[in-house]
Amino acid sequence: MNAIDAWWKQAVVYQIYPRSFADANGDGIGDLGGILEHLDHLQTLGVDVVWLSPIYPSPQADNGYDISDYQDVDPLFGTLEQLDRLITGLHERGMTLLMDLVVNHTSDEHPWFAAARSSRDDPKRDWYLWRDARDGAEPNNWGSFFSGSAWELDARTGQYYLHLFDRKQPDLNWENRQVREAVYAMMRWWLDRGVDGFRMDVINFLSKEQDFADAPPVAGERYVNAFAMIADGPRMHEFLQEMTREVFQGRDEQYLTVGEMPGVTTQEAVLYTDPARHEVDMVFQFEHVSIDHGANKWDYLGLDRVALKQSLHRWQVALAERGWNSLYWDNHDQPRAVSRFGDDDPAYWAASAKALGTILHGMRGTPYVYQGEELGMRNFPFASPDQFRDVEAVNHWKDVLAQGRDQGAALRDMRAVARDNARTPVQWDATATAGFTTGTPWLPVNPDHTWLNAAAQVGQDGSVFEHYRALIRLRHEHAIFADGDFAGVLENDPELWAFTRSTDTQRMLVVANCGRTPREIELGDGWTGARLLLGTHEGTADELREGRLGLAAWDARIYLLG
Ligand code: TEU
Ligand code: CA
Repeated sequence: MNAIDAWWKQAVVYQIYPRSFADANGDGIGDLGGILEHLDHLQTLGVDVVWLSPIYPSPQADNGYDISDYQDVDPLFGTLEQLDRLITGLHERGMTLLMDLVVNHTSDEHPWFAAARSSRDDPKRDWYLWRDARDGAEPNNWGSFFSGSAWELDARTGQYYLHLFDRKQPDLNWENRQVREAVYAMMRWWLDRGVDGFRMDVINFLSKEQDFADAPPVAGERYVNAFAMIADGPRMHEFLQEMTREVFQGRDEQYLTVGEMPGVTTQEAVLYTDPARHEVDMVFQFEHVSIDHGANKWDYLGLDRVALKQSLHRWQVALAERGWNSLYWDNHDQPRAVSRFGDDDPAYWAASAKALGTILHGMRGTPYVYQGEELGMRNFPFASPDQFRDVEAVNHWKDVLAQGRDQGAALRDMRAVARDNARTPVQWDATATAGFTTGTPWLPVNPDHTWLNAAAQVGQDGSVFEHYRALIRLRHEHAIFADGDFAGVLENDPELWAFTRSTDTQRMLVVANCGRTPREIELGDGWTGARLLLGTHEGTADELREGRLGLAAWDARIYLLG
């Protein structure tokens, strides 16, 4: 059992994707003004920290993850003055603000890249990754995350630059000390402005092997996804330790840092989050959101529930002694949790959304709530490929057409996995544009907003929102949520999901029926007298009296003994 030695172990983080949260000026795109109007929603929910996806000046090739100025706000989203008001508004309500730190790459319209591409002799040339052609083609076989090669030929200077994401997102060269110093200075500037930490975009991609060797070839693929060999490169730990020293050391505030790390292993995650190493406080790992992927994310396999459970349990156990988990079901890059891991049929939607929340918030780690998840928002019923806006989906569809693949099958997979599912506007009320905007939303509002919205849930007993609110309150009130030891139960059952948490003085049982068929579970007599902290279904008895528990469809409960 570990003592609660850091405030963020009892905290819950809420992610805002500003473009889709709330639009104050009627142009159909969410903005800082919209966030400022909804701070009460966050306070009512009870979250401690807000992570704000990028609001910096950007050509918006990847909705702001392509930054052209790190130290300002894009007029699309508002002004720096409004951001200052957001910081103050959150602090006044007892919440803090995490900025999104996107420093694996900049926009190709960032002045640094404009200088770098102007000539081979430019002093900033080495700030990016330039290589000569190999046999008249790209320097290696790496594919971009967003289709095609990860290399783009710059005609004027005759060399290729690396872009792991879009061609408008050139990768910075972290081997160059000036790059690192410029990033650290920028981070200090934000801390001086009052922000409380950073969520660090693909941070385990910063350090690359400098030989840029081919990735193992894949039959039939010209360009290969190389992220497994790029992740956790040779100088990663050194860079993060340097960042801690240069940015955070000597400051009084208790900042929070979370590293987004595709492909990170449990062994590496322990090192990244071991407090003694001063790297990051916690990481986002990707294992549980890759279980339904085949050869790549567009190859949707459907969910293996046992594999999902066993994966999350493995991470619980692996980071028990040292390190700390981030807990998340979804974010702006993933389909909606209730549609993917729950059951979004209206008959089971609410219970399954609440059950998923119960499982995640019952685990050891810091839970993240993605905007709309607290309402149980569902995937969008995409009917045709031209409805997708995300660069990843748009490029993928071009590949489907160019390669003559089965369009029906491809569309079916895109409906299941596309990032745009998470990016439709937050549903505030039942009006035509869901209270998101007075104009035309940049991405259509989900038609289910007539019955699935905040106005119908806030303050309503039994709603998904009130359940999330209760889960967050429980984490604040009971230390066992943060420090209780984890142990899995019934790990091979495809529907029942159960685990215990224990301290020297208390034991907690989290149990859920992840299916439509009612189930019985044998507990033995060790839980007699345990009291119900929270349940998804009305009428659940307050106390456990018998060793046998009957669970309705998507019935989830938390019991505490001691
Ligand atoms: O995502 C990194 C990442 O590896 C994936 O989630 C990837 O973007 C994609 O979803 C794989 O299917 C981060 C950001 O969260 C994402 O929005 C950005 O597009 C990306 O980095 C580039 O900055
Ligand atoms: Ca707007």
